Amino acid sequence: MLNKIGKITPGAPGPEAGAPPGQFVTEKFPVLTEGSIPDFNIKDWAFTINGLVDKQVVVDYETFISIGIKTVQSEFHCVTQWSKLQNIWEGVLFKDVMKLVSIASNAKYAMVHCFGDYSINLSLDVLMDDDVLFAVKHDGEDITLEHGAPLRLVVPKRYGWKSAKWVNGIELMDENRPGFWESRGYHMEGDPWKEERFVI
Ligand SMILES: Nc1nc2c(c(=O)[nH]1)N[C@H]1C(S)=C(S)[C@@H](COP(=O)(O)O)O[C@H]1N2
Ligand SMILES: [Mo]
Repeated sequence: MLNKIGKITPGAPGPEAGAPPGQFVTEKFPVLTEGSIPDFNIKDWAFTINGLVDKQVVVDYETFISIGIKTVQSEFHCVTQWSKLQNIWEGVLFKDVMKLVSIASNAKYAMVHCFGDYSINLSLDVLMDDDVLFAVKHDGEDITLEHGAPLRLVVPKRYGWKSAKWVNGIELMDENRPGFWESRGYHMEGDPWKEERFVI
């Protein structure tokens, strides 16, 4: 079950407020986690890239960060209908992380894995966008544990469930295998502007 997200300040829903259809604008940044924060040991933190790559790569936190920190300003739209329009994220771009490996020509999709059993699937095309990053900071502050520290994915052009928290790896795939929510009825794409919420 999803945690309570607190009281949403209802703004004008939809495009008038600059939000996608069916969304309400909030200034808050609610926490939305399925279950509890996963059990992981920060001392063992490692990020793995595997699947359809020339060879598996495992990097520690320092190496990951040294890839280079970029800043992205973007919107955040949760499928439970809150949108937070202004967010400044700092982190490592997904496309920069991919420079660590040589991607097989049949790799078209990725599963982003997390500590715990959460995961999300998207096409590589979407993930290679200039605004997709593994964030370490939000609005100038270190990401808190409940928001996914030490590292969380941010995919601004998709609903929030695709912005996986506590990430620990990328698996490259030739087929679009569903992730945690996608195998429970959530849309494979999740574009908020097309209202791709659930598959009935
Ligand atoms: N590992 C993990 N990542 C997750 C979730 C989760 O339950 N577990 N919830 C998702 C959902 S539904 C949303 S809307 C966003 C919310 O991010 P926030 O809690 O930082 O606001 O995280 C996403 N990432
Ligand atoms: Mo969400």
